[in-house]
Amino acid sequence: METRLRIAVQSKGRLYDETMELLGESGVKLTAVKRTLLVPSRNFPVELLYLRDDDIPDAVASGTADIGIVGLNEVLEKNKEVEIIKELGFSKCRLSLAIPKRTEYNGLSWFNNRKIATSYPVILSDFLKKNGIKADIHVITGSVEIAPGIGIADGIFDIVSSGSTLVSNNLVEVEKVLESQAVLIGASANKLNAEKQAILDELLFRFNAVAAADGKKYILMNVPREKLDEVLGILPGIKSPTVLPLANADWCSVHSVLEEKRFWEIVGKLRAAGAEGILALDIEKMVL
Ligand code: PRT
Ligand code: ZN
Repeated sequence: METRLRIAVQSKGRLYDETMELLGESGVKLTAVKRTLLVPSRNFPVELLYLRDDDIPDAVASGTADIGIVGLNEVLEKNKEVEIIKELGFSKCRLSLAIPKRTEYNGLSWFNNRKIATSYPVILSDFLKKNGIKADIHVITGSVEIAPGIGIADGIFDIVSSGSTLVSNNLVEVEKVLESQAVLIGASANKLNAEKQAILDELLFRFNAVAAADGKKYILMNVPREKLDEVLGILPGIKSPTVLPLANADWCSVHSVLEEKRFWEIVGKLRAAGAEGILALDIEKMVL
């Protein structure tokens, strides 16, 4: 039987779309639609095991799956024998302490002898211990943000992304405890066999190519020959920009790669230097 690397992924929820997008951009195509728990790829030796995110760290630690894609917050909370292979840069959020607004807050010691509602008791108790705070941790799964309002806790420890959930529940974030994002994990105890390791290496190579292209634009423009040096001086380029002749010998075409965040700044300088017909294209992958 052909060896397949088994990847545990979230079956539905906040990680699902971007996990599928990353695999898709990495050229991993799945067979038909998702109807079963275990779905093989039709063009790459992997299979996806669809699970609740809570079950992914244990699935990887126990060897049910070879690797997994899950939030760092779940990895730390479940505290299984897994290691982080790569940070994937999506599903970014933070775990924070929040308290009712208009409460006088004088630092972490505010939490001494208070009741904190959370779904992340392991991370929270670890943090409180490190900071010498003794609080009462009240574990609830879901709708943690309503706990202070209904009088069952003084504060909360929960995931914050935009912050709008806190605002609509009259809470303010007072301590950021952990920055989280989706991570690729593997078992720290059992090593992959050579065949599976080779599949993982190829997958990582592709993930890196997708990540390298992220936030980058491919730009091309027409430049008068006499302005070429000036334009090349403005372009950061990966190694060196490509310069191609045009039918009109007084002009040439210059191609390069730009960080999207510097796009407008650099385009302004290019135009001032005499570049015309500037085109910017999305880059899907970049193999460096
Ligand atoms: O069903 P399953 O158990 O698989 O999923 P789940 O319901 O446990 O998790 P899911 O899909 O909600 O989230 C999966 C992962 O996404 C989390 O473990 C985080 O790593 C990450 N993530 C990123 C988030 C958020 N952003 C997020 N905003 N997880 C949850 N939230 C919630 C948060 O709990 C709070 O209620 O959104 C609210 C806060 O959002 P803002 O934007 O209002 O601040
Ligand atoms: Zn979950």
